[in-house]
Amino acid sequence: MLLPQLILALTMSSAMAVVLDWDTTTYTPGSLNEGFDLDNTRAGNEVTFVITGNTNKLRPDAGTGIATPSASSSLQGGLGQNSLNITANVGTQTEITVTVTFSALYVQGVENVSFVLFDIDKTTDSEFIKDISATTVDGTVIPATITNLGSSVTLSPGGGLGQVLTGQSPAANADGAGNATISFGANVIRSFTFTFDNSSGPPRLQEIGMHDLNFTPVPEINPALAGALSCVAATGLMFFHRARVKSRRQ
Ligand SMILES: [Ca+2]
Ligand SMILES: [Ca+2]
Ligand SMILES: [Ca+2]
Ligand SMILES: [Ca+2]
Repeated sequence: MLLPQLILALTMSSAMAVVLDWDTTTYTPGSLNEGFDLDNTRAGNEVTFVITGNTNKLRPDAGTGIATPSASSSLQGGLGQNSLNITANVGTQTEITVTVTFSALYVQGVENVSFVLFDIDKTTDSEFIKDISATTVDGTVIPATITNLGSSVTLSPGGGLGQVLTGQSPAANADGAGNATISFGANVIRSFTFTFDNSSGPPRLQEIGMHDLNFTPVPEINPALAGALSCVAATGLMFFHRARVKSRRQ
C-alpha cells in the first residue's frame, strides 16, 4: 500500500455501505416508532422509522394477518424478497407518512440513500406516493431522484419536491410492475420522508411495500491522527527518496 493510501485508510473510518434488510430484520408489527441498532460500536439506534398521519387507518397485512407496518413476503417487487408492508384503509386525504431518521452520531450524515417501493398500483382507486423529500446535514429540504418505474406507475412531474408517483393499473403482489426506486444519491442527508395516499373514492384497503434501505455513513476524518500520519508519511517519503538516490549512485 502506498503511504498516501495508508494515511487515508487509517484516518477515515471506512465508508461502508449499510443495508437494513427486511429478510433478516424484524420490524415490531404495528410499531409507529421503531429503531434499529445496526452498529454496536455506536450508541443507540442508527435508523429510526416514525409513522404519522392517519395511523388509525393502518390495517393488517392481507398476506400474513399481522399488524402493519411489518416485514413480510406479501409484496416482493419481482425480487423475491421481503418488504416492509404498509396496509391501510385509505380514502381521499387519508395519509400515512413514513419518516426515516439516521443517528445524529453519524456526525457527517449519510449518503447513497436509496430504496425501492413495491406495489404502487391501482385496483379501483389509484395509490399515490407524494411529499418525497430528504433533509440534508445543513437543514435544506431536497427532492428525490426517482427511477426504474414499473409499468403500473407514473411519475409527475419528473423532479422537484412536488413529484408524485401514481398507480395506474393493478400490479401483482409478487412482481415489479408497481415498483419505483427512490434515491438521494450523493446528497448527504439526516432524514427522509414520503406519504402514502389514494385517489377519490370511499376508503379501501391498499398496500405498499418498502424494500431494503441502503445508505453509506459519511466517514469522519480524525484531524489529530491525519496530522500525525502526515508527518510520518513526509519522513517516510524523505527516506524513500534518499534510498533511491543512493541506489542510483551505486
Ligand atoms: Ca432483502
Ligand atoms: Ca448502535
Ligand atoms: Ca397489488
Ligand atoms: Ca398497492
